[in-house]
Formats: sequence, structure tokens, C-alpha cells
Amino acid sequence: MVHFTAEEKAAVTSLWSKMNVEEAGGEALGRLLVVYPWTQRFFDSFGNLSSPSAILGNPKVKAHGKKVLTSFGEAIKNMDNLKTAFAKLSELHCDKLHVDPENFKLLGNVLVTVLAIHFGKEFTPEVQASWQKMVAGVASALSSRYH
Ligand code: HNI
Repeated sequence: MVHFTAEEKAAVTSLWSKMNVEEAGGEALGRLLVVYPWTQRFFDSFGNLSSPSAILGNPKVKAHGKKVLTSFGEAIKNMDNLKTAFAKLSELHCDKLHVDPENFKLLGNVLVTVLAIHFGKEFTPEVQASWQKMVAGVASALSSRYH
């Protein structure tokens, strides 16, 4: 069970409040599909994923990225109880979608990268460490159904 200090919570929440969820979501999912092409196999129905520019410009990737990151936002409201917050989604990803949980960690790392690029100097080592913990917590909560 991940525990966040008050400082870590503040670091995560503060950056989150300045984020454009639609833009960052599309970018994070798009980058995941580009950098780890095997993750594309879960998104057969998304149309053209034939090149980085096709992926990053694909409206379904953008829409789904927004959905994923919006759900991340819900997690930020429930940082003390990520496992419960993600119980239903863990079931969905495990039982129905059969997504290998390793991919949750990959997406988390890509999201941290996207934040670092967008926020530059504001993404201090403390903020980075807090976010790294956050994405690890979400990945673990989403994987709980597999354990
Ligand atoms: Ni994920 C659907 C949240 C990682 C593959 N996913 C969802 C939905 C949410 C969601 C919310 C929509 C549920 C619904 O319709 O009821 N996914 C998250 C979160 C993470 C994540 C918070 C964060 C780590 N999902 C991943 C990863 C993959 C993935 C890493 C695959 C590589 N998700 C899917 C697929 C769907 C999905 C596939 C169904 C898509 C569709 O609409 O067909």
C-alpha cells in the first residue's frame, strides 16, 4: 500500500491543477503507442496507427488518452485509497481486456516524461519523485485484480 506524505500530495495536486488533461492524455497515450509499439495490439479498433504522426494525430488516441487521464484525476482525489478507487477498472483491464499489467508501469513512466517536458524547471526532483510514486501507486492498484 502506497502512502503519500502531505508534501507529496501537495506536489501531485498542484501540478495536476495546471494540466490540460485532454492534451496531456492524448500525448501520453500517443507516446506509449509510439515508443512501445507492442501496446498497439490493444487498440485494433482505433484506425490508423501506422506511423508516429498518424498515432499522435489519431482522434481516437486523443479521446482515449483523455479518458485515461481523467480517470487518473479521480485517483488524485483518492490518493489514500487507490486500490478501492481502481477496483472496477482493475477488473476491466484484467478480466475483459487482458492487458499485461507491465503496460500500466510503461504508461506511468511515459506520463512522467510528458509532465517533465511540459513543466520544465517547475518539475523539480521533489515533484518528480512524488509523481513517480503516484504513477507506481496507480499501476499497482490497477494490477490488484491480477495478484
Ligand atoms: Ni485503460 C479502457 C483507464 C492503462 C488499454 N482504460 C479504459 C477506460 C479507462 C481506462 C477509464 C475506459 C473504461 C470504460 O469504458 O468503462 N487505463 C486506464 C488508466 C490507466 C490505463 C487509469 C493507467 C495506467 N489501458 C491502460 C494501458 C492499456 C490500456 C497501459 C494498454 C496498453 N484501456 C485499455 C483498453 C481499453 C481501456 C484497450 C478499452 C478501449 C476501448 O474503448 O475499446
